[in-house]
Amino acid sequence: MRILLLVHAFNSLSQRVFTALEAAGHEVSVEFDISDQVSREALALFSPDVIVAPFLKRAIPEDIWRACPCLIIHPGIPGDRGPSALDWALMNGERRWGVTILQAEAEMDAGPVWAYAEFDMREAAKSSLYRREVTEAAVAALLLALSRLQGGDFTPASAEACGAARLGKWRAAMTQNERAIDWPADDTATVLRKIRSADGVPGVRDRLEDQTLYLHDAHRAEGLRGDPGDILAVSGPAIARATMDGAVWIGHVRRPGGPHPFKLPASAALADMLEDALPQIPPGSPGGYPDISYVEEGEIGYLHFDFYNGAMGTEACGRLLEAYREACRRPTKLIVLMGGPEFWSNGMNLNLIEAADNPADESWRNINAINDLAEAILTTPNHLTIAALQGNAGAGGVFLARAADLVWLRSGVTLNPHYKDMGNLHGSEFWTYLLPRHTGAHSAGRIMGSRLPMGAAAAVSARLAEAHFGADHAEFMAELKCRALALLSTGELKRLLAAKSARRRMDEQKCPLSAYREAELAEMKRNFYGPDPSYHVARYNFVCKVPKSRTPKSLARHRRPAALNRRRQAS
Ligand code: COA
Ligand code: THG
Repeated sequence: MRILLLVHAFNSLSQRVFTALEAAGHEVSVEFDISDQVSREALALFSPDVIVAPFLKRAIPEDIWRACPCLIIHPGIPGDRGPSALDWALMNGERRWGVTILQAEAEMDAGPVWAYAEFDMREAAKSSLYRREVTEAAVAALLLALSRLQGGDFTPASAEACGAARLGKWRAAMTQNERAIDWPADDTATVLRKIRSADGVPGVRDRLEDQTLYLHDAHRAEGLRGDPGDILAVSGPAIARATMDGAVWIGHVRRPGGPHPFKLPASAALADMLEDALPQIPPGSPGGYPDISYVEEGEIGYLHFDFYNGAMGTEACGRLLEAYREACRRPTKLIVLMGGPEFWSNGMNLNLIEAADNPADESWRNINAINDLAEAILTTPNHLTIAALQGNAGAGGVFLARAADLVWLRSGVTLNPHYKDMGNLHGSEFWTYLLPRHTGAHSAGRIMGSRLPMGAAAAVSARLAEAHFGADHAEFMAELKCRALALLSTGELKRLLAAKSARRRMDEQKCPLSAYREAELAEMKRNFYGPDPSYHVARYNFVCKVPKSRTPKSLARHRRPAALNRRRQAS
């Protein structure tokens, strides 16, 4: 089928839908919901069989939904309606929830149901549920809906008649008053539920002294007590705030009245308001903010690094490099680089760079810190290394993973192995060595140039990864452990280690790693310090979420010259 994705933004769910539909053999194009007129133009240019809306905030105009069936992916059970579906499901403590594929009509989310899928809820942030359970359920339900639409003999029924065991209802947008934390009265579980049901967007509005803040990235803080609302300690990016029965770590905040009104590590955004004498608890240590952790199972070391949004700033890279070196000193044979459950890595921390006194200098520090890490992984002599991607990776994060000897992906993972969307950034992380080496020079050019997301199966075909498996995180973890153990129990490990050191020696003779690094950094220096401000402009737009004014042609295939010419000829 010809499928037009109409989206508010090309977020992780839209990308996953895009790669899944392409993998299923559909012809897919994308248009951002910029104005009704632009959507009409896309409809006329592309003549889709169906419009799919994975992430859409505005009403589709009547002439469009009458001209072409429009399937809305709604993150709620049948009958549930409104813009804060997941927020309410989390706040109300629903045990089971779902995703419904409904056809757009005049009344928002009230159209007939084509398919739905359910899942067990988890105590986690909204964005975590969205990126895991909602995404998997959405793809399953959408593929069912499309096969029904294509089959021609399925009539979608109203939510009441669609056979669902339980029905949702209309729920208005959740207000900040409904999210508000009552520090003296709310226990830790309540504070966590309120912040998690609002994370990543919009966060919970709160106050500190006379400042308005939006709270994100909350975790239970063990072993801290104080007067409710008081700040008790600092741990890396996070501050601990007392609740009535304990404390929570707040990892990230937005401070609209501050000099940088976007999401930043709480300890940085509030530095001017924190007392010097606050206890400092190292992040990753027991009782601290939980980002880096290391677990050993026999001869396998699992290094977890769960950085918020997968963003790896200079300091985070430095701490991770230390943890990696520590793991390399252990008498193990395999090191598995686990990333976090939602993201493996999205490369440099663009928010921290944007907030720096000198963003060019901070970009330089950050790319060097991430390169140091990539180099340490690439030159690990005595361990076999595996990058195990439970979650997505983008830009430098993809190549950081490719620096490991093996790359294994959860089957639902989306990769964005390119940099150019960030103001024509050249990129580093040894991609000029790693990408041609693994995928061949021709594919390397295509992958970098296409600027498109890649599903797990496509990434394996392109040899960006060795394998993908696991329908969900639990399956991925279980199979990962089996596969890692199998590597240990066969003679395979010895062979792989020998092949790796031979390969490295040979490659180093042909062109030393330092030469790749220098050449990449020379280009990056131009991006950071040169006369073309594209990278700085693109980063500002990204961090400040400046709405897009047009859909890039890499996505809007119906706006490419070739597509236009073909259609002109056909008519
Ligand atoms: N440096 C810094 N930040 C980075 C980064 C980097 N290198 N790479 C990615 N990020 C950030 C992005 O800025 C984004 O930040 P955010 O937390 O402020 O949104 C985040 O990482 C993830 O980006 P993306 O992949 O686009 O988002 P997502 O799809 O995973 O999640 C939602 C977005 C869904 C959680 C959020 O938009 C939301 O809550 N939406 C409400 C649900 C809704 O409206 N549904 C539609 C009803 S029909
Ligand atoms: N029919 C049509 N268009 C649609 C849908 C539909 N577009 C996408 C939409 N479904 C997704 N669902 C909703 C449901 C309600 C609201 C937005 C998207 C909503 N929005 C408030 C408003 O527009 O005033 C603002 C909400 C907010 O503050 O976030 O109520 O079924 N044709």
